Amino acid sequence: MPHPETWWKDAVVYQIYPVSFLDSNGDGFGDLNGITSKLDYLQDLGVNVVWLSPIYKSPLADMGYDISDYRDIDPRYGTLDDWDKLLAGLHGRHMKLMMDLVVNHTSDEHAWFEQSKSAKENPKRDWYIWRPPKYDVDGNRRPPNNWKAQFQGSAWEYDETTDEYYLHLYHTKQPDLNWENPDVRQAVWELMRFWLDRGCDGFRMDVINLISKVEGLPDAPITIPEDEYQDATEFYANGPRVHEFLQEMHSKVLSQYDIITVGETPFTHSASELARYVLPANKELNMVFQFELVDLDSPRTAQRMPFIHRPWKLSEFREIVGRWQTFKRDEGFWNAVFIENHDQGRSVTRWGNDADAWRVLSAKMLAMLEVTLGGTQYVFQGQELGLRNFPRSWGIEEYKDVASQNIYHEILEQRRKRESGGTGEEDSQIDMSDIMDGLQMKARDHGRIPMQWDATGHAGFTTGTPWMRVNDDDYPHWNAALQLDDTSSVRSFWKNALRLRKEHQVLIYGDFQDLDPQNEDVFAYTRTYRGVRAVVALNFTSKDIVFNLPSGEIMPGISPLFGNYPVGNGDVQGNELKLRPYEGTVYLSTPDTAT
Ligand code: TEU
Repeated sequence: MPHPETWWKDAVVYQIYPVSFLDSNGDGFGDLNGITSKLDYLQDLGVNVVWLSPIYKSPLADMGYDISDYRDIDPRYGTLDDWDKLLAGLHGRHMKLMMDLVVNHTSDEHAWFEQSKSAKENPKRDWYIWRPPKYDVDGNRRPPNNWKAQFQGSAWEYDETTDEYYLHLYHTKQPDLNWENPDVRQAVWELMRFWLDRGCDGFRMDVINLISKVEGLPDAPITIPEDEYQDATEFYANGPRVHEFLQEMHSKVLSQYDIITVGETPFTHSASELARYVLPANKELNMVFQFELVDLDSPRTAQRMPFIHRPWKLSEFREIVGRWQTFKRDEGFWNAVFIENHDQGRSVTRWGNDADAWRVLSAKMLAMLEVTLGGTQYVFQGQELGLRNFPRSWGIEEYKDVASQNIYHEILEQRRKRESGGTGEEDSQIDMSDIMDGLQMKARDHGRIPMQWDATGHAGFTTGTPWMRVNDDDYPHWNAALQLDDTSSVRSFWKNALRLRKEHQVLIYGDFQDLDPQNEDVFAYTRTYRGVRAVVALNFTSKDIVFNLPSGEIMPGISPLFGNYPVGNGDVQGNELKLRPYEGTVYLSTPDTAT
């Protein structure tokens, strides 16, 4: 199938979480100059675009996703001059820079919000979502509706100055902007132009599907009766005006630049719902980060429980992958291929096997999955090293993310009340081990620990005191310096795999077909493009497996392209493909031999 090929389709995007990448001045926080000093490392890996998680001025209530000034760099990360130097360093290497655009909400310390909250008559009052209190039968003041915030508690915060509540879908320090107000939209278009005109090459748009809320902000249905506040995502995810707003963004800003755009679209598993953001005919975004795959190992309950781990099956995993790989390709739907980011546990821990015996092999096998799927490729910092989650032995105090802290303490409080018969007395004996098990697997903190550069103190991340504990058991023997020198390392494998992806367009653009949808052990599929066929087989287990290739013309004329075992590459005899534990293998036909 023909594909209009544009630069962002075959690009490899590397996500940097700046606070944890590299600290150049010893203050314990990663910074822009640290990133600039590692551009050769990124170029060597095969990176084309760097996406920076937010580096704007921020009180860091949600690690920079709470912005108090969109047009300046937080002093922890550096200055606008440092940003210009980083950009020049990237452009000088023919790499590009994508910024994080966080405009569903600002920080409560943003000047807009400070004005908005100062008085009902303030011209910026309507830039945020304010509502008067409700009162219950006993005359107690209550929030305007029962919506629950993503970081627990009510989605409304009372403000005494004007005796009203403001809406915050996330942290209390992240008030939601009122996109209904055209002045807000205008201000967003202007700040986008500010960065584009300064030279940035695109945006990753934070929770962009939440910017339009259902009119009237009605109460959510009660799905968890024992909870005071209820999941209300259906009232704000993909709301009534979101496409109108994005089309306006496209016509006013995006269409005037040659850039990459990716929208983050949580709480939505339906491909048809998300198609509207992506299909070129709609003139909105290039692609979205859909959450269906990374939500697979969460309980399927009315209440979202992203930090509880649910065992998953390969048949479920491949069904999701296959559906998105084949969705509306004829209409130009384009995927963002990712399995890690700063909100996720490490992929080798969640989807592979991070035990010492299997870590290297399964991290490479997952790399093979990523580079053989169609779409724009995203790699998260440390993923190229096969970094794994930090150990179960770490206490809750090592989890710095507000999401982890809030969920832990909310549950602790509930258990205290229950166990002390409602008196709320303290009891240090409360068992929280199940919650710690979940956090060890799923907490956002695992993607946020300092990068493991070398075996020197604090993993070479800082000469000072790191803002977050480094994975001290791991980094002395698991770091970039060691892996750069080792041709059999996960990093060397990623480098080679990204190069092969670039060389073989079938891996980026090919049509996808699952070879055995019910198979719970081996994920095998073909990709076909312009007469070339790739056959991929990935053993997701620690067993030796004989995979029976479907009869027919799958393998003739096909030869091994690459695999993750030091010797050999998937042993094929007739229809039988023998795979060792976590073995992955890719075969490729030449145009002449393809069927
Ligand atoms: O995340 C959106 C989001 O809702 C989830 O990915 C989030 O991790 C989950 O709800 C936790 O339960 C984006 C950012 O990536 C994240 O870091 C921010 O905290 C969030 O938006 C708010 O800006």
